[in-house]
Amino acid sequence: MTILELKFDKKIYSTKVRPLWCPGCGDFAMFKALKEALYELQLDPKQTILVAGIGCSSKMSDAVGVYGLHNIHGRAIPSATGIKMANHNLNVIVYGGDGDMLGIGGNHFTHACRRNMDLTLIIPNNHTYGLTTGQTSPTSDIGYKTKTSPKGSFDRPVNPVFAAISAGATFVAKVSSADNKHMGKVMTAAIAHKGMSVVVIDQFCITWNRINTPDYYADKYFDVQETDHDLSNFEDSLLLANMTGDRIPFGIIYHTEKVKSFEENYSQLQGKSNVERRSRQLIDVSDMLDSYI
Ligand SMILES: Cc1ncc(C[n+]2csc(CCOP(=O)(O)OP(=O)(O)O)c2C)c(N)n1
Repeated sequence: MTILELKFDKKIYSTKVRPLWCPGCGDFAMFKALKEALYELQLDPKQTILVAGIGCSSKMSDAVGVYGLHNIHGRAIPSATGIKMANHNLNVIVYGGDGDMLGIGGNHFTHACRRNMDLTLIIPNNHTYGLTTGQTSPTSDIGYKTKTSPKGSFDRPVNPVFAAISAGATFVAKVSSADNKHMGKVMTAAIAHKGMSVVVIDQFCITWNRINTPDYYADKYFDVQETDHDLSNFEDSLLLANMTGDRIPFGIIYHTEKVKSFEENYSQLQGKSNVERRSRQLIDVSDMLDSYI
């Protein structure tokens, strides 16, 4: 793209709000990467919405210069689903932590993946509940000591990449908040994908999580894009996603265009969106409202 073809300046993707994040938090890097992706795709801020849950990371919806909906905890996905049903022409990005998306919102996560709706779900996974001061989350490692697990967590952690692929998402990637450029590139590809895309970010929480630090991952990551892995192979992608321990896959892990999206399957979502159709037949509800007074 040449400069002349660019319709939206980088600045447009920021608001004046700077959320209260700890100095050095991975949220800053994710903010930068997300803005890069929006700019790269030249998404119209008036046709784009960021639907966030509740958590440190979810404050992102205040900072990014597109429409935003700061939701209740665990319910960002159903709200985003409703928005997409009402206006499938919008670019809908869902954003929320591991607690939000895999704990209280875990049910919605599974069903959104299975539907393959054209949503992008970004999960900053800091393996802890950051905002509420560091309790055990569904992705916490075994042995992680917190106020809610003083002797160390003994529940087996959810593997979000494995869970997303097995539930039916059609683009699934794992990135790191320590690698800004890579994160931006993968977010760009995820947003451009037609269907459910899930980007799981290993995010570093410098205040509450002293286990999952950049050093912890440094020797373990290997770049999937540097291997001969066939991204469209479901079984191989699951095997790759299941790798934890000393070797952890990093990059796009599964990608297929072969599965129809929810919007393509749903006859009412062909052509005009529901909001465009509705506007032609406004219904006067004043009598009904008066009857409640
Ligand atoms: C229904 C409900 N239950 C619990 C809470 C308390 N709460 C707020 S944020 C949060 C977890 C945040 O963790 P996560 O989603 O991983 O995001 P992070 O803060 O780590 O970015 C919890 C339990 C709430 N706000 N609403």
